[in-house]
Amino acid sequence: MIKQELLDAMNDQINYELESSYIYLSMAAYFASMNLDGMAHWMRVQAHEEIIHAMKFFDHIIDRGEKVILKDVKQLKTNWSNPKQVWDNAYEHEQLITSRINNLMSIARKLQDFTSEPLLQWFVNEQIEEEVNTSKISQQMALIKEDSQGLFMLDAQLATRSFPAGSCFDPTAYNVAN
Ligand code: OFO
Repeated sequence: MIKQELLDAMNDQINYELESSYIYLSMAAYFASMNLDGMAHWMRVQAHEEIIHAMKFFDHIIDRGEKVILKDVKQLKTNWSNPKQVWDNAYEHEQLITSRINNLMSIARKLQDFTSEPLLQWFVNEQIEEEVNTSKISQQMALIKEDSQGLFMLDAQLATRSFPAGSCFDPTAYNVAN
């Protein structure tokens, strides 16, 4: 069992992670509309990763004998003034998620829920990578400014991020005719 305060916070976190996936998919759509295909690709991989994050909490709640409660995913931003603003928002979003994960860890420690700590520690570590990735690209975008050659080079680099095998976010992994 999981004490109610932590259970509620974990159910909320499933929602935040699914919302993260939806946010990154919205960013992918924006980049695709600008023909920045590498950035759109990077965001699709990230959208997949966020579903995995949601499912880690989903399964943890079930494994502990509790019930998952899914909530509404709200209408999100669909447009930005320029590509850099998207990356700035992505970094800000990851900082917000880090604070939510830290809050979950504080609740788990307060309630002495030692069983949740390995899962939460995984997320604490993961958030370092999530912040580094988005912050680095946001800073690179600041260096690029109006240099279109730099933008296309970064776009090409971001196109190399790999999908997990068989990801439904990977357009090469499914056949739309099926
Ligand atoms: Fe789930 O780490 Fe990003 O949001």
